Amino acid sequence: MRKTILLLFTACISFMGNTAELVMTDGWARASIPGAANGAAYLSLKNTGDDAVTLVGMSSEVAKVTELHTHIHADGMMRMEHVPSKVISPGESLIMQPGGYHVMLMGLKQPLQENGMLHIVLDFADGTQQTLDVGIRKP
Ligand SMILES: [Cu+2]
Repeated sequence: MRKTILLLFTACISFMGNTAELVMTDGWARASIPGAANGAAYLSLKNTGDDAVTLVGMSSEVAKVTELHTHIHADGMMRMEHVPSKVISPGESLIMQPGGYHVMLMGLKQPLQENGMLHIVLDFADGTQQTLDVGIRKP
């Protein structure tokens, strides 16, 4: 069972022309509550290659705007902030989880249905793209 889950949530990204390689683990999107305008997805990307990778954008067919966000604490308040680009160094991981980095889906065109799949396209600084599929579930 554990192996099956690992297979489901693991994807390898290969880049043409260099040795960078990102491995996704623990990807999931939060199932929408009725009427929700926004959604969020969480996944971890580990750079198993030899070169740094720079994530510069993302998109999803289900939302008008898809962005990498983080949460910051300022003046005793926690708020979300857009992260326009994020370098993932060799051996390091970009870990997304509730309360931290997340894929922000703004202006949902349709609800995120439990047990469905969400496709997220990542854009990298070298012009390459990769589509990731994450399962939709309740937190
Ligand atoms: Cu956000």
